[in-house]
Amino acid sequence: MARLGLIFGDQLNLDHAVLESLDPQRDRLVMGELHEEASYVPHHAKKIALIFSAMRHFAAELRAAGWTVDYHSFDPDSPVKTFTDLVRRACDQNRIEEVVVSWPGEWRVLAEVRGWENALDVVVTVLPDHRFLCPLEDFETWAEGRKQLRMEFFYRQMRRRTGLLMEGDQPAGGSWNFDADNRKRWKGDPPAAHPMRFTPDETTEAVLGLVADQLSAFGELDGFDFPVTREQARRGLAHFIRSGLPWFGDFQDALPDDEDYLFHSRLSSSLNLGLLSPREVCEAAEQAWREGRAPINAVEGFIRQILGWREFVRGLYWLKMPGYAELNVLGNEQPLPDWYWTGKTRMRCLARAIDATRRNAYAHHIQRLMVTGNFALLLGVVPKQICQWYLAVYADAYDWVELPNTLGMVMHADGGILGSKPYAASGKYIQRMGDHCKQCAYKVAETTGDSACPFNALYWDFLVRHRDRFESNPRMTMMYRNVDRMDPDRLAEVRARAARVRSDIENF
Ligand code: FAD
Ligand code: DLZ
Repeated sequence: MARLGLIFGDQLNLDHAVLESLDPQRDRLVMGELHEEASYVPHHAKKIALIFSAMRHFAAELRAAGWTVDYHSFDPDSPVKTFTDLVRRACDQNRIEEVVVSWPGEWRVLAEVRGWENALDVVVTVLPDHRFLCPLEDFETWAEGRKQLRMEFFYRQMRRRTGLLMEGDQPAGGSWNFDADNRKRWKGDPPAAHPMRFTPDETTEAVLGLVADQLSAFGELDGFDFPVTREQARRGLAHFIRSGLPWFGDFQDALPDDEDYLFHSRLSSSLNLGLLSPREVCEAAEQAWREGRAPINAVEGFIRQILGWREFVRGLYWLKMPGYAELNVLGNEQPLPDWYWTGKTRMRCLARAIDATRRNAYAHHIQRLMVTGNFALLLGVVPKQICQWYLAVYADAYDWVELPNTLGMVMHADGGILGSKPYAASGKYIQRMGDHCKQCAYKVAETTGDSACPFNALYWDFLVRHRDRFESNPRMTMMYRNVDRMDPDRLAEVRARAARVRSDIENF
């Protein structure tokens, strides 16, 4: 009897727990391009192409290393549509005593796996997922008994635990956090860096043809240039360390109108597919600082995103699921505007962020947080609808990372489990951090009237609507002081404008 290892499409790491536990001489592996996984949200065409191509390359690597891999290529007419179908077929065709997987990236998939012992009458073993630095049990221990879970404290513990960016027991560079240095507006100097581009090989070309014919739901497929192998991802990392990292910190929050990446790394898709490990990415950044090739504010800021935020949201996801996905503490009822899918809005910042998303299956963090996210927060969009959008449109999107970022960080729909306050901001913030407003059909200096920037009225209205929840939050005192300074008639006018924006949102 053999054992069967199922390799999920986002776990393409050679230090995979399943590979460590099985025997290539005796056991077999299965991987599948599955209808259910490719369609449970309307994924961006580039995201599907990336995952399928990276899976095919990884299967070839496994075979070259001596593994027997049953690879199921996408076939719309195949009865094999789900992970369960795939495993059932493998068990029917071979004498399998045990199915082994590594902890999947989605609660939905874990629930499916947990059902196999009954449904398929087979022993199922779920091993840890080596794509992360903090084991889930350690996150649980860290979270236990804490009144609040805050990334900053978790991050410091991770620095100590991993030794990354440490001098003995002290933070390297003399501080845990250099965020105060990281809020510069970018005026074109130095020129923006671009992620390394990878020309599709034969395998990727075949997948692009398949996706174009059968799977395109959203976004452009042209110009596909993602790294699809570990070797390419390593080159992409080295390129970023050289060309983007030195300025990553300074311009981390900038919002230029005409640069899709600025100094961001576009490494998330490789990290989330297992092509790069978080440790090697952080070590490469740290080494650049130690050799004087990048300043501490850039390197610490970058490492914090991976060692801090990435690990924190993943721990929180597994701690709080499945209930977390149902939360909507602000009681939002507004549907997601249709133009989130088409980009057809006259609000320049939103049109640019959605256009980049459609072209690249990518938008940088500040576009996600302060443009598309902030607007959905202020408008009061139903959390499930905006979460589904983020899960569909980005090449790096999987439930474990998308959900806490959207439902928690952006929508505050978890009531503050992830962050102490919502990132609500008016058009002024977007004006300060970039140059969209100069080219916008709406006037950022105006709050009421037909040409006023819609963010402005929605911002004040948001604060008033949720006063009971937020006015005693010490981090929002200033905001409520400003609300109270407003003349009541003026405030009524502002709120009337917000109501008009909300009721006619498809036409903005
Ligand atoms: P960089 O800016 O170069 O940052 C370096 C790395 O840090 C990223 O590659 C990523 O691995 C990590 N990172 C940075 N911020 C976060 C964060 N908040 N949470 C987790 N990891 C982080 N990231 C995803 O990987 N998948 C998602 O589905 C996703 N959805 C998001 C939804 C919303 C509403 C928001 C506000 C953020 C989301 N993020 C998500 C986090 C972040 O925006 C992306 O990781 C980042 O934009 C990816 O681009 P990059 O690789 O150029 O990142
Ligand atoms: C996102 C995705 C897509 C589009 N397609 C597949 C697929 O065909 N096969 C697969 O194994 N995984 C795919 N994934 C990722 C899954 O939806 C899911 O997030 C992970 O497999 C869980 O670890």
